[in-house]
Amino acid sequence: MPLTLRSNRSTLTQFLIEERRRFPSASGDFNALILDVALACKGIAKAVAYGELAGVMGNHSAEEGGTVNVQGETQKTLDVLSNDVFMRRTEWSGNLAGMASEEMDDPYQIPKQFPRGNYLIVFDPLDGSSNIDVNVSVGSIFSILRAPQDVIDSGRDVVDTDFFQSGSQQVAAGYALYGPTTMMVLTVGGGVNGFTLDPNLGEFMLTHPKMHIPEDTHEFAINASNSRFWEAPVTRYVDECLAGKTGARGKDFNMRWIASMVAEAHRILMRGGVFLYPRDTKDASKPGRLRLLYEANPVGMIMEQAGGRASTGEMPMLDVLPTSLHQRIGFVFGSKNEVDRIERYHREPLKAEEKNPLFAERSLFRD
Ligand code: AFP
Repeated sequence: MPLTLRSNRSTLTQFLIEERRRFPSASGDFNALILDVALACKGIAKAVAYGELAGVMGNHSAEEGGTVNVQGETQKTLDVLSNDVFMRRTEWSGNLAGMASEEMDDPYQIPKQFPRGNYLIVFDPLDGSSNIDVNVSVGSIFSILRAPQDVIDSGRDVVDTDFFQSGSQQVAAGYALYGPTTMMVLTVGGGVNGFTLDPNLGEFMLTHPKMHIPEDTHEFAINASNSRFWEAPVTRYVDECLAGKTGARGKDFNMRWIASMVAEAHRILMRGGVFLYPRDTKDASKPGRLRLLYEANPVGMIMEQAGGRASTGEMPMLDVLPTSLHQRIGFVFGSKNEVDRIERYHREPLKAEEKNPLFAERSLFRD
């Protein structure tokens, strides 16, 4: 058992206070908000860790209020519980003007009995939850935005458009990963830092200061079962990776797919790699699988702050102006040189054989 009490690592609280000293005019509201989020994540970590013992596995029952969220996805009991924990832990403090979540159709209004503050929070309370029953790592993702000035001045209820801010306007972003250890990875601008939850102290301790993503990699992650729906530049990129030493890239690649984006993001942050959930032709009503406001933007900010890149495939993710609360988008992120390459493939004119992936020179379907 590690002697954590004698460790000289910073706690998350200490880290935030030391960061704040660099901005003497800061009120402290922001730090308080991050600590509320951290507490929510500790609560969710506990619920996830108890699993079946706490009776929180499986689908959310219709008797308890429904089973399908606004995305048309079946809600797990833990999705609903995690959403509730996030709301209850952050709504009371007077730091938030409103919130939005993957699990709620509309923005959530801070109840009248609480003061309203200067920030908006957008979150995916339990990313990867469709795999929770198989005990795979899952996580919570959050993005913090400044509330529009008229919201702050008037104290009015928030509406969807208040959240339509590009990713570059995020004040902070982070995720908690509920894996073999519980971690919180956070950026408030100025880099990315990782904290591991010390189960003895119940505190997040700074264990991964100044995280940095290698610019090159030989690991890629994509759901290859969608390959027949990919656009040609994606097929080209993956085919080149698969060709390994014998192809254009001249080196072998390894593939990973956890189906829990937050866990993939963490792997990439730790050792590099590239993740693709590109726009595809699978469902015309869904231009991509992942959600802009509470998945792509916060993970995108973390990637960029750690020296990596985040893109739609065609343009920097953080430049996209949102048009709806639950907007889906193609998402490519990770090691800088790979994301640059994928963007370049989207810009380059296609050769005839690349226009139809079924007949690509090196397609997944080639004998
Ligand atoms: P859930 O939170 O509904 O499980 O969605 C997770 C996710 O959005 C993302 O974390 C994964 O990358 C992606 O779905 C995996 O989906 P498929 O492997 O089914 O394509």
